[in-house]
Amino acid sequence: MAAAEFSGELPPVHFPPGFLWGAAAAAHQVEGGNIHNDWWAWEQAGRVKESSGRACEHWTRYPSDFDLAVSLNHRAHRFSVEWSRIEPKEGEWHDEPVQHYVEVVDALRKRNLEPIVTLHHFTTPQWIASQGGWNNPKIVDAFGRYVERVAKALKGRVRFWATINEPMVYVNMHYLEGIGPPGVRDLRQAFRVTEHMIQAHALAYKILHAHATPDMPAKVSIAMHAGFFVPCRPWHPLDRMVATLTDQVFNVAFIEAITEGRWIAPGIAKVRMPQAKGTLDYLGVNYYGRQFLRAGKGGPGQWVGQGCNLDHHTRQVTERTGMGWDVHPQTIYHILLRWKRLGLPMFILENGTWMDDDAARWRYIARHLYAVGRAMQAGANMLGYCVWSLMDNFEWAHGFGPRFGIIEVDYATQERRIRESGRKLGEVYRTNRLDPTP
Ligand code: GCO
Repeated sequence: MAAAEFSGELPPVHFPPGFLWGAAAAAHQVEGGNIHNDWWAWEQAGRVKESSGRACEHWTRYPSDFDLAVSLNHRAHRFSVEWSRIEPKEGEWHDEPVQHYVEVVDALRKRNLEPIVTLHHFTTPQWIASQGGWNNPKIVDAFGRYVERVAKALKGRVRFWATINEPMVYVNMHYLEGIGPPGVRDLRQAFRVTEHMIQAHALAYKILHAHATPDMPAKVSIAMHAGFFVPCRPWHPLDRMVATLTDQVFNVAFIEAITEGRWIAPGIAKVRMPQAKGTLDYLGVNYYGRQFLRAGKGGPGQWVGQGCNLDHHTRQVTERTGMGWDVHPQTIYHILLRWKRLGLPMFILENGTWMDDDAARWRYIARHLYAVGRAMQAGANMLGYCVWSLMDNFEWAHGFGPRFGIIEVDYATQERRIRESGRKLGEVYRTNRLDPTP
């Protein structure tokens, strides 16, 4: 879709009745008091400037947080279950947190919010992290045992699952850039971790399906961070090669593994993974912006090139978020049409932004959502859209500075205040209609 299509006399887009409108969040970012996982240990070791601490106290405040979502016409909510609460020490299983998540799901259902449950969202119990974490093959079965407990407890209550949130972002952030625990920058480990995540996903898929019931069939996906890699210097053959290769490794390899059962870790290993074949029921898509890549030797964490955030893309990048990320709504349209070829329904599980100015946040959301609507007109089969995020929260290595919420959180008092962007989005959710934003 050309940029010009976004301006001028464009019609509104309409979304079908029953479209799953919601917001997304993740345990460690909102719950508070998650003291048994590797991120907590990382924070306590002073590796990041702020600790997640009490975060948004969502662990106890979830009922009123869900009331706010309902007041904004939400019909779905994505959250994650925290493995380290359920198994804080190896083999030591706690029922109380399991019961808590059952209550969370019931609280959602009572409010007509469709739960979307993520099973791993960047945090790993410290007991296994200290044994090598996702680099240790033992994690696959350990994850399976945890998933088994959750699936049993939530039997008949949950339809939509996301096994692992953004596996490739996890690998990149924790095993290539080293900005999250264990802070490793090693290509070999990165591929091993990816392979274990594929196996863990496939195992979880089978467990979730084994516990599904006829009136609550399981729909299982990952939350895929849809990367869109642009050569920093479009005329430069090496930059172009880097962008293509990165696309293969970051976007294509994992999806091929869990659809076709073929895992190709370029240059490192070639493995058939028959058990992973066909373990995707829908495609969960997270999208934020494009990444610019430049060939170069880079650091140990940069395998064929490096991300480039320099200002010399002024001709290509017209706007940036508070994180410095590129804003490019048309790209979500292209991504959805690209993945349509899988023949599966798709679900936007994350899209949103931190902007200092809330009007700019709304503009970002509205333009992306409009592009999703256009992709649907062009044949993309979409189940729903979850904005990231319901409320401001702990943004990993960046601490509490970035504010992605459609609801503002005052961390001193834990007061919530709905932002104008949240109200405007709520109107779209209510009417299933969105007018173009120039
Ligand atoms: C993700 C991250 C979220 C981030 C969000 C904003 O799934 O990408 O899991 O935890 O907070 O993406 O950066």
